[in-house]
Amino acid sequence: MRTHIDRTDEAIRLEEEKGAHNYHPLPVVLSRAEGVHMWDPEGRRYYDFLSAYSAVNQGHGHPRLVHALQEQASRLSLTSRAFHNDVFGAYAEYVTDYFGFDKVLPMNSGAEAVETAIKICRRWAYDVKGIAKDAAKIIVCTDNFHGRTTTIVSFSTDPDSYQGFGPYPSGFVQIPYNDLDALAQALEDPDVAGFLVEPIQGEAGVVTPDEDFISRAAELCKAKDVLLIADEIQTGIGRTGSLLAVCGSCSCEGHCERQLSYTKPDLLILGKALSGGMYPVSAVLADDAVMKVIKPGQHGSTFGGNPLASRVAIEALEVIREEKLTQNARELGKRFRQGIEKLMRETDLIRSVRGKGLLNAVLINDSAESSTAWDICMALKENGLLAKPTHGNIIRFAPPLVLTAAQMDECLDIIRTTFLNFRKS
Ligand code: IF1
Repeated sequence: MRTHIDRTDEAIRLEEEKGAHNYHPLPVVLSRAEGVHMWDPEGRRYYDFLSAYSAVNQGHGHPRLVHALQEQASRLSLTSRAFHNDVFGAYAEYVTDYFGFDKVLPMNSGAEAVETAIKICRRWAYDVKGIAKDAAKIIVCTDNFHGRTTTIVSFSTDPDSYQGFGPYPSGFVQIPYNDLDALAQALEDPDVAGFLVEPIQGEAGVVTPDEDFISRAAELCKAKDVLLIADEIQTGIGRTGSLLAVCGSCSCEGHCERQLSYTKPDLLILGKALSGGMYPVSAVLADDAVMKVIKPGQHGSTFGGNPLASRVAIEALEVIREEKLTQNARELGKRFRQGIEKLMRETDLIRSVRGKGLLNAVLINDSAESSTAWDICMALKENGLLAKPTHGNIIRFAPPLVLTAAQMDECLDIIRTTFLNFRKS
């Protein structure tokens, strides 16, 4: 019985033969990772500029997270919620204080947390707002990405996400992203109960809305007694240079006065970096007026809120705060975009760069159907940096938030060398 494959070509061959083909990975195999670096079985080192889609904000193999995982695993990993355990209460107190909400409903994957938020919103619609049974609607944005369950893909506008997975549930209204007029119009429908939105659209290619989009959307929702549901699974936990993307311009680490530009959502959805990539941990946070609609037996999950997840999540959030990773993301994000803007003067391959903190994307000056972005990522890989296109001609660059300024400069050199030596196929 083999637990590891010690050759790149053999690992890829086996995955191709025995793994479902639901991904088209870059042809690289990782066997070890530490901090911002990953190594393949042959010992080649790469900078990680994807961070497992912003799950590894704290860096790979963070000693505090590894210790928390090992220590808790050896004590108590899973009880189910049929019984209490001695960790979940501590985590619930910690995470609700950290983000400023009354309660947390713990889940495992991001999609599960989004589904949970949808259920809470609908239950609130019927029990509190008084919308007629089964008539509640939730507004979503075009080009959204909220996960891969059949309900979630039913309101996607990406054919790769939804095509061939019908029949689809109803109750979702699509509006263009960053369009307050469209939101105001959709809110005229008295059956609307919630507005589910990514403060920055990650998969769409790091689409950042107008500075006041979220705050003004919150005002419009409040005026119509509609819940603002912020999906911060990718943008949250320091990634954008603020603790949450809905914190706007301030670089708070939680516990701040939140007098600056913070927009408190009615439902906050977290995932990915909530565990620093050590373990699937997601959560929905809300105040009592909303969270109280869920009664015993109406929602749950075998692993939701388990001792291992709870312990690792406390440590993962502590690391963000104590190592000031939010601030680092803010500073190094500026350094990255300045570096790319400088590179734009030397190559016509780059159309633009955009992003916030260390969630950035470079738009390649070629058609979305071209393989140029992919080919550039292949060349970056050869030069020791791993990144991957999101859609077509957009490359996402999102390193762990523990990257240093010197490492950023080294990576900008790798990116510059790659672009200047690149020849379109
Ligand atoms: C894949 C995308 C990113 C997310 C937001 C919910 C979820 C995600 C804003 C669901 C997950 C992951 C899923 C992964 C690749 C990656 C991704 F390309 F799919 F769209 F990051 F942009 N909300 N995003 O970004 O969380 O259930 O995955 O834990 O499915 O390929 P999950």
